[in-house]
Amino acid sequence: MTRGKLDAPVVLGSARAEHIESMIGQLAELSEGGPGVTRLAYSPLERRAHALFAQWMSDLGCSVTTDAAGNTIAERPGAVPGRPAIGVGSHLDSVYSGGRFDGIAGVVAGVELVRLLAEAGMTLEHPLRIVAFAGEEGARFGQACVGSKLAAGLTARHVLDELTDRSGTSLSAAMREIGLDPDSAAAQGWDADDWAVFLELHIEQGKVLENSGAAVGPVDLISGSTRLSFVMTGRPSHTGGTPMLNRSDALAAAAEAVLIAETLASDDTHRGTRATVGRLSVEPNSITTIPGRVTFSLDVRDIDADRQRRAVTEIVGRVMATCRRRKVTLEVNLIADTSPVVMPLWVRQALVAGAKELDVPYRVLGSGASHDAQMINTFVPTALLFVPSRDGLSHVPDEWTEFAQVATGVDVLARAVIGLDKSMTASERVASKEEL
Ligand code: HGY
Ligand code: MN
Ligand code: MN
Repeated sequence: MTRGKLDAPVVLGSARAEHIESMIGQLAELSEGGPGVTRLAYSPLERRAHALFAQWMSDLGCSVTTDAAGNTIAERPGAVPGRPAIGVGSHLDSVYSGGRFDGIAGVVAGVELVRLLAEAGMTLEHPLRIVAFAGEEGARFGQACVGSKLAAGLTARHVLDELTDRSGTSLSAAMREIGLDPDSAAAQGWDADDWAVFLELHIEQGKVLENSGAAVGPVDLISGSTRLSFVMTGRPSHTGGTPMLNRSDALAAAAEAVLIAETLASDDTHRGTRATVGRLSVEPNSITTIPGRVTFSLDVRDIDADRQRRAVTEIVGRVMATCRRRKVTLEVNLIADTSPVVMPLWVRQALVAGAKELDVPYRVLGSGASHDAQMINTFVPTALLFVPSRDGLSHVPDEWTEFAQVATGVDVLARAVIGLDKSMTASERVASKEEL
């Protein structure tokens, strides 16, 4: 049972929207400028956000460490030493010109949770670890969830050299530039025995909660994603001197590829598949030269693993036929591939119980986006709790969630954490008696 001073009944306060607003506002200042928030994976700005988070957590009495992958972990000790921790957290990096809530809401939720426990003088039986993951967004290096994948031991060392950003900087070089060691990052995953459960609060980045009027959404499954890079090489030449029938136009071929992906994902047999070309560059990108080389990304998401991979195979096959017909050479590389995952019911049920305890309207839903929770769930039972996104927008400056909505999510999260702390303690006590 949670313990207060002199074991008096402990009453937990409610999360305060103004606290959430202040922390989100301070973090939003840490941006490269331009529209929205740009605080890229493994950038100095991301480190400054982690430092601000670390300051908040040490001000609340937590011990703070940063692991080799750049994930920042703040620990509030539990009443019983040696127990595995309850983890809560999300990420602090953003996409280019993104919003101020994606990932951030889940980290500040953890800070507010610790504040509530401290103000109530409540100590859990288990240690509570609040985590700010590094490099969750794939916007810079193509692969999502870098920090949580490294924590889960899911990333081989060579991948850190192979992933590069728009300027050609490798992930390993970017890590070194901010004082991290890629060798240690790839070698030092987290110990599964140190963790009991993990919970992530995140904005939905879709419209289901807003449309249904639910205040929170325990997530039952998280989509998988397969990300590819395509390079098409045609024959650049004069736009005036080259007849239409005598061309190998790399951009025209790429344009067909974009529509192949969109058309395939939109047909009835792929309901639930999402395929997007989000980034494309043209060379020489000149008005009077037929494009000779086009590089673009493809992001395929699905809640069904087979359908996801089948869609990728079908898209690549059709694009190859297009390139043959247009006399354009094609190079395709796999950047990242993650399967969909069903979240463990018993941890999700703690979120449902928390919502019911507070009479907060909830609905269970799937996640179209990928999350750190997906990677942590490979070695720690994990739950993901959504709060609404206005008009379903995300990864854009207009991304918005009311601070009071985040606060409601924190209240539900707090009840879930306290409930799990009690139920796991009870089962650990039974287990230890059985061992006697
Ligand atoms: O791309 C995603 O799904 C997440 O925002 N990293
Ligand atoms: Mn996110
Ligand atoms: Mn995101």
